[in-house]
Amino acid sequence: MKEPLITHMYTADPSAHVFEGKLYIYPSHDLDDHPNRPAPDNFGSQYDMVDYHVFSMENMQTPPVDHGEVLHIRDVPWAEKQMWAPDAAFRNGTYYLYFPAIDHEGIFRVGVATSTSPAGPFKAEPNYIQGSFSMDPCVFVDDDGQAYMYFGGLWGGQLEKWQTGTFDPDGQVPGPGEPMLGPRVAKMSEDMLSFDGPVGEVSILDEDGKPVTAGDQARLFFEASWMHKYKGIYYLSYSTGFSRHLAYATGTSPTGPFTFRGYILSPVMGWTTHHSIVEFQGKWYLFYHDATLSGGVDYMRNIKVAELIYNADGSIQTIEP
Ligand code: FUB
Repeated sequence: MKEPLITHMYTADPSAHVFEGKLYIYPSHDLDDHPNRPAPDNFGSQYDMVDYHVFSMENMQTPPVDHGEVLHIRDVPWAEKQMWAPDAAFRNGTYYLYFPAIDHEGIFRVGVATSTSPAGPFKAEPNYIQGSFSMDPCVFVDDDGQAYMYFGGLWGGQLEKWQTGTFDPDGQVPGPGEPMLGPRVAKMSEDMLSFDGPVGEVSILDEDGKPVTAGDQARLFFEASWMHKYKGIYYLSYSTGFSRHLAYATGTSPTGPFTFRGYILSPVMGWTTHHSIVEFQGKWYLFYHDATLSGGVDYMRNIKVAELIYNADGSIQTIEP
């Protein structure tokens, strides 16, 4: 079994990027067990995170360096609780940390904070990104410089409550025979602080070109979108939720449609699974998490890394954790 990358604190949802020749990891920071943690429920209240740390690695042989707390919820005016899976991006001398949190109305939104260093600290914008909703942002900058944000997640992530375009607290996931809800995607504006245009839904199709249905647990989009490009093909990967796979689908456009291709990672110890994929020093890596460090307590997770291997046809070999 792979060893946890970080053991002095609990970490999850690792978004890895290469900045300034080093590998930087932007994970969630799971809190140590504490008496005030909300009881586990279907909405993920137990994932009661309040801050972010950033880590860097010179190479894959030396352990990550902890750059300390780079953003705390007390410094984010619009956010009330649950700082979940973040991501980061760079443009024009500025580093951007994108993060979801529940606002003072009980609605998940995505915010952004900026820094002149990939290691932070980051200063939050006063309000969340207008038009954003749900959680698990992934910001992908294409070769032409256009940036896209992918986001969304069911249940605790509230995606099913946005099917009418506004927040409906009674919104339900579609029935088993209906098309599943896809991740959302929006173009980012040049300054990386807002959406440039409407939010769209990404469609994920099966091998017959039909939309994956909400009852197809093995291929369902649940949360944890990640986008990367390999040999000119766009790879959208995500968690299937209840069946606990990291799945992937490929396409020829960053906004889809994507065709389901298979699994990147088999189920790990713990309920959640979340990842990123990055090329560093000539190899491709999957950063992911499980709950081995805490003996299986899913709100006290640890990040790990494994080499990712592509087959000649562009498919990805499934990693067994
Ligand atoms: O870490 C909190 C949530 O758990 C993330 O946002 C989800 O992707 C899942 O990993």
